[in-house]
Amino acid sequence: MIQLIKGDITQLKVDAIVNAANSSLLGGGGVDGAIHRAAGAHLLEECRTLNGCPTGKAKITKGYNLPAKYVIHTVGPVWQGGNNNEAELLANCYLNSLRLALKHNIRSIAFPNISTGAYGYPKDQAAEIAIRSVQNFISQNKLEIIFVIFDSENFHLYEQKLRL
Ligand code: AR6
Repeated sequence: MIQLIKGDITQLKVDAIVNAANSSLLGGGGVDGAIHRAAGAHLLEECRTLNGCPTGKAKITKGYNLPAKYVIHTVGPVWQGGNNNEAELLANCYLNSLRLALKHNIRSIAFPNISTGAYGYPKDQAAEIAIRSVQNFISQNKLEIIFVIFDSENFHLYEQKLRL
């Protein structure tokens, strides 16, 4: 099942929320900053033990002060015009996050719109990839998906594409 919510991902009481991190995994702005602020300093402590994360891959930590039990940190591609494997790397973020969720018996997982903020990925193309990747995965695996959307442009795109 796929749900669409407009709001702040740090408020969600789900098994896991996904963080749109950078390859250091040591925090930043946007949703990454919000997650670290809400989770508290222990999240950064655990992140320091992970030795970063390559683009398109995902790593998991506990949620600490968040209502969510886990945080899955993934690193989206920086948009460089579209000829640098951005689409495959973005799909891999969703796929690797979902695989990691299954491995940890996670039943509900919330995604932000990875790469569509500071990393500049065109929102329409990113939404297509996010929805397609997730739909493929849940056709074969039982998982509850929540797209948590912060801005109106993304919300309208997802509403149209999911035909809710
Ligand atoms: N809840 C849900 N979505 C949010 C929230 C929130 N609290 N805050 C922002 N968004 P961005 P990126 C949306 O820039 O493009 C960081 O500095 C936002 O509206 O957070 O993958 C990292 O450390 C946008 O649609 O992530 C990296 O250096 C989406 O989250 C870099 O930014 C992603 O925007 C990653 O860039």
